[in-house]
Amino acid sequence: MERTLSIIKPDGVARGIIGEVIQRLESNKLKIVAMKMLKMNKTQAEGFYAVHEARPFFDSLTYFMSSGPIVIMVLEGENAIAKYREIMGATDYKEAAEGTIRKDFATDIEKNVVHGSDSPETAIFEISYFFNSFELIH
Ligand code: IDP
Ligand code: MG
Repeated sequence: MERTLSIIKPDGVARGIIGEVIQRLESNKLKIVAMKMLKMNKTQAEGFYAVHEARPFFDSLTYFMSSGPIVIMVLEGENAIAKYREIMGATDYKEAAEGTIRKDFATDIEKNVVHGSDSPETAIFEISYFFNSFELIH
């Protein structure tokens, strides 16, 4: 069993597709073992995306990610990291496969509805950024 961090980004929450995203996770056997909703400030978003600090889109991305409430979940399942990234689709929705969340709902390379961890190491950092051990269902 593997765990990964999922975020429904401010655009997804604002557009009322929390339920749609969760439906796709559950129907793909990704079990939700932690969940919360909050609004990050700019500094918190910068800490979360620190790995992208040098990228030209860093300021815009962290501004966007702190612009409204987000839904944060820990997903558990077999190959959860790769499986969830498959369900999300490519970063750029124009390149995302048919039937993926980003293909169906993203409007912009930045405003692409969902976030997912990209490796076991990233997942550990990202889960611990938002949740302590008491908040994870065992
Ligand atoms: P990922 O979310 O598919 O893992 P990353 O490369 O880790 O993609 O980028 C993090 C986030 O930064 C993306 O989800 C997207 O919101 C934003 N982003 C990535 N590339 C660009 C870009 O070229 N322009 C604007 N925003 C971008
Ligand atoms: Mg990434």
